[in-house]
Amino acid sequence: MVKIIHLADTHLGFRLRKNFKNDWFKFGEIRWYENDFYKRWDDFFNYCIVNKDNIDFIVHSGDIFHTPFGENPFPPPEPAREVVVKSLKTFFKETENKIPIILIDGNHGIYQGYRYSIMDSITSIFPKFHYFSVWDLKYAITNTQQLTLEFPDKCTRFYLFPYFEFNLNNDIKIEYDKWIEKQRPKEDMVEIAVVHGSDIDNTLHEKVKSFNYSYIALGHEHNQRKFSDNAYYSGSFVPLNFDEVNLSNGYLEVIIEKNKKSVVKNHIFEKNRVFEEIDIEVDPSTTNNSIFSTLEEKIEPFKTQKWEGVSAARLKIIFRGNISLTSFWNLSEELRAYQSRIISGGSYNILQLIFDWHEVSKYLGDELAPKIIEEYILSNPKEEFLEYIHGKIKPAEGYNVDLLAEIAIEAIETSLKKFGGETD
Ligand SMILES: [Mn+2]
Repeated sequence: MVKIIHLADTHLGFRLRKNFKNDWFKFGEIRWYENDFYKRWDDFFNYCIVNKDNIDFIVHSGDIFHTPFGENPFPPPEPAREVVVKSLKTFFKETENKIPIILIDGNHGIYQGYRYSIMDSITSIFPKFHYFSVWDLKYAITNTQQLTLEFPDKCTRFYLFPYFEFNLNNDIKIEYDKWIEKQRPKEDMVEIAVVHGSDIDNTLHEKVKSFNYSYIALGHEHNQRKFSDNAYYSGSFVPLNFDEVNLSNGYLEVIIEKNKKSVVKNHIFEKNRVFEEIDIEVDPSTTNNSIFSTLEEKIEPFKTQKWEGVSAARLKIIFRGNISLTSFWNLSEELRAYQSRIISGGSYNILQLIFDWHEVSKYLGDELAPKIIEEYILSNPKEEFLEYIHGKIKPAEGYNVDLLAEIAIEAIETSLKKFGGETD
C-alpha cells in the first residue's frame, strides 16, 4: 500500500490579459490573481510537510507552468520559478529527501521544438525530483523502450505519459500504438500511470484506460473528477478563464493497493474571490440608460470602501438578445468608458470586468442597409468596378470581367453582412 498526493495543472505564472485593474500583489513583480497560483502552491507544500510521515510520493500530472504555450514562446514569469525553487528547497529539507516528487510534461510550460526545459535547472538541484519531458517520451518511442520509474523499496512502479498528440498523423499513431505496449503493467507491484491527456482532444489513449494499473493520475482536464474506478483528474489549482467558472479546484490524497479500488480523499480549495458570469438581456427597445442602470444593479454587491486585491472579483457580463448595429456602436463606446472607470476606480471590489457581446445578434438597422453603405463607398459599384478592372486586365486574356464584377459586389455585400454581425 502506498499513499500519493496527486496534483496537476498548477499553471504557475498565469496572468490576466485584459480588462483588469493595474495593481500588484508585489509591486513590479507579482500581479493579483497571478499570486493566487503561488499562494495555493505554497499552501499545498505546507500541507505535504505537515503530513510528511503519511505520504510516499507526490505526483504532478503536468502543466506545472502556464507558459510557454503553443505559439507563445515566452518563459514563465521569474516569480513562478522562484516559487518552485523556494518551495522545493524547503520541502526536501523538511522531509529529509524522503518523499520523491514525480512530474511529467503537459502541453503548457514547454518550449515547442527545443530540447531544453524550464525544469532542467530545477531538477538538477533536487535529486528526489523526477521529471519526464516530452523528449524523454520521444526517445522512448524511437527506441521502443518503456518510460517508467521504479521504487523497489516501496514496491511501486510509475508509468509516465507526458502530453503527446499521438493522433497528429497516421505514422505517429502507428509508432505510438506500438510503443504503448511497452507500458503494459506487469502486475507485480503497485503500478501507477501518470498521464497528461483527455478524451476531449483525443490525447488519452484507449489502452492507457484499459490497462490494469493500480491507479491512473490524470492531468489536463481542469475539473477535479473521478474518471473511472481507478482513474481521477485532480483538477487545476486556480481557474484560468471564464469557461472554468464552475470547476472544482484542488488535489487528491490517494491510498493505492494492487488490485484494489483506490481510496481517494478530495481536497477542494476554498474560493478567495468571486469569479462569475452575469447575464444581461437586451432587445431593440433597450436604451443606453436602461443598460447602465441594469449594470449598476448587477455590480452593486461589489461596492466597497476599500479595494482588496486578494478578494477582488472577476466578472464577465454576458449580454444576450438582439440589438441594432447602430445602437450597439453607440453603446460600446460608452461601455468602454464605463468599464475602465469601474476597473481603475476604487469603489468596487472588482479585479476584472469583461463585457461579452458574442451572444447578441446584431442586425442592420434601416439606416445601415448594405445597399446604402455601398452607395457611400461606390455610388455605382458594378460600373465602377468594371471600369477599374478594365484598366487591369483585358477580356482578351480570357477573363469574364462581368463575372468578376459580380463576384466583387457579392464579396462586398457578404462582408457588409458579416460586419453587421449576421452569420450564415
Ligand atoms: Mn494541459
